[in-house]
Amino acid sequence: MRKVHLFLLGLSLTLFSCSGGQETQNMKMMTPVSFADVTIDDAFWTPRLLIHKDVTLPVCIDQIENQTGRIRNFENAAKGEGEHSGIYFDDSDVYKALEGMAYSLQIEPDPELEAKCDEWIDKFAAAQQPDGYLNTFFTLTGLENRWDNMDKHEMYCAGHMTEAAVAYYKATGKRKLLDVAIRFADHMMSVFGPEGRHWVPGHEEIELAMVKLYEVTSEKKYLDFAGWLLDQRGHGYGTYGKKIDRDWPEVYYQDEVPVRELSRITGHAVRSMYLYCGMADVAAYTGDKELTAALDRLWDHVVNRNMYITGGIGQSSHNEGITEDYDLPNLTAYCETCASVGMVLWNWRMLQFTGDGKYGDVMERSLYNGALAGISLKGDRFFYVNPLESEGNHHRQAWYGCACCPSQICRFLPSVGNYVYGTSEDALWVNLYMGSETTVKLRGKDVRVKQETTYPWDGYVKMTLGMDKPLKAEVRLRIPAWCKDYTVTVNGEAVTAPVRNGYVALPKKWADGDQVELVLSMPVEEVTADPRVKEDVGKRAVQRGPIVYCLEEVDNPEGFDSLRLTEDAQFGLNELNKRQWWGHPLMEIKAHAGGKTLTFIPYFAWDNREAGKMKVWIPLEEK
Ligand code: FUB
Ligand code: ZN
Repeated sequence: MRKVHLFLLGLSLTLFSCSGGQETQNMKMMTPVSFADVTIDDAFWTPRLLIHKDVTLPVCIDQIENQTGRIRNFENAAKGEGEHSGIYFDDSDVYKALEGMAYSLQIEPDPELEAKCDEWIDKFAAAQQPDGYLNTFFTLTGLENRWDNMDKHEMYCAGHMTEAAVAYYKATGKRKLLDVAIRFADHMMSVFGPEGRHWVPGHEEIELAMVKLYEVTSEKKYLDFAGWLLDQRGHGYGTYGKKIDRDWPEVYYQDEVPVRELSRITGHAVRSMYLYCGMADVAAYTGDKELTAALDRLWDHVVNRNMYITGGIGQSSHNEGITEDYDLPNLTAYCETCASVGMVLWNWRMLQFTGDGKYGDVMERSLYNGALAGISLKGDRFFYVNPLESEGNHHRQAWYGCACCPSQICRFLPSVGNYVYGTSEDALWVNLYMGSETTVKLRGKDVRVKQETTYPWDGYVKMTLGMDKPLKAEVRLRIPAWCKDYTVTVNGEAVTAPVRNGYVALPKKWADGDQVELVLSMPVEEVTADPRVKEDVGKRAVQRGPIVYCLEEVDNPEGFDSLRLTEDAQFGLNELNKRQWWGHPLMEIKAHAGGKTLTFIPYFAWDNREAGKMKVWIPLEEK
């Protein structure tokens, strides 16, 4: 039951093939099925979603309303008097929390929560300036200073407000916030653009948000504005304005070269992720092959040289971002939670574009490891920084002065159903394994899909299809790259189905009640890093299926620092009592090595018990 494989493999470039067509035709290979249309019933995810609603949302609301001045800033801005408290981009946390509340409403109506959203939205609307501008920091500290400093996050906040507005409109059909977002977008376009001023937003986000606004309004001007903003980068326009802080070089802001020439991730990790999402979103409608080629180069550079085994990125706290290729320190890894969520968002877009499972693999890795570690199992504490090793002094916190990560988790978790299914004209794509039900349209006909699985603890998946009349279509199942052995049966009969681009395709005339069973073999794997990663030379990590494991001192109190894996280590699995893990089903791994037993738990579950040391990469005993 033991395999050793090399984690950071050199992957060849794959250029996207976007066929031509109208300028705004969507070029994606697959359209994701919205989480709002996916009902999750899953041993792993259902407890998380319940805890999100019952614990995480109230924690975020309390922080925003009572523990910090975030809502008060909007009230003061509406009155035009009073102080601004906190950081100049704190508005974004309120918008991100609202987005999470809107997603929660899409899953399950809740009049009380909806009333809270309406209350906040009234405050946002009241704080909007007559010309459409909305930012409590500048309203309260001097509107004459607005749009002068690329790093002051005005468009970043605008982008998060727009995402929240689109989410809430979809959840309730109410337009009030959407109209606020439209007025703000129109304001920005009256100041900046081909006929106006140059501008490079110091923190990306507005680009992907403008594409969302385009999608919901069908107003192409927003898509064009997103494209224009992307094209502003790399021409020295970042210094435009009167009061620019240029403490950081252009690479920090992804402003060193035009976006089509990018081939290396640089600078701030979260900014990079949002930029790449925006590039993918614009390219999805314009078919811009230079943008997609740049994204392809960037992906190779991120994944094969700068990504941790947890799917996290950003090695350094200095720039909250990228250092050198293959420099992947464990103890000082930054791996901001938002950057892991960004990896999910970006790889999800790449997957839609290409239908290539390699993006699904990274999406899954970042989701189950880097992103999930960002929240405690109880749902009430958050990690901002996610190192792969700890001396015992790194712990989740109830909130942060800079609270981008808690609010990120708040909006990300309820939308996890987004990543499960996709469709193309005649194919259902199953991208993630999660117990769930949905109804999709294939060849214009409704197909009901039911998925049952105990993933990620087991590789068994059963899909049952329902339809009124038999239908010729394909079911495509992603076979994760970690899985070297799988079987597929259709109605109990084994089928030979090779993996192409990370998926097995099952073409068939499907009938009501047809069943597909997939068994992904999920042995414990020992992983070695690329030898260029100096930090991990002579070490191994333990992974099973999509889950990366770690050692915690609480389970391994004796001689933690001297624990070693051996070449002949034997691994066994042990199901943990979920009552002791706040209702979460968990699997630990016991490694018997050199006469000792090492107990591994999933990396995402660390720091939920007694404080202590932790590590993901374990030294291998020297011969
Ligand atoms: O600047 C806004 C957010 O705060 C960034 O995305 C995070 O890295 C943190 O700096
Ligand atoms: Zn963050």
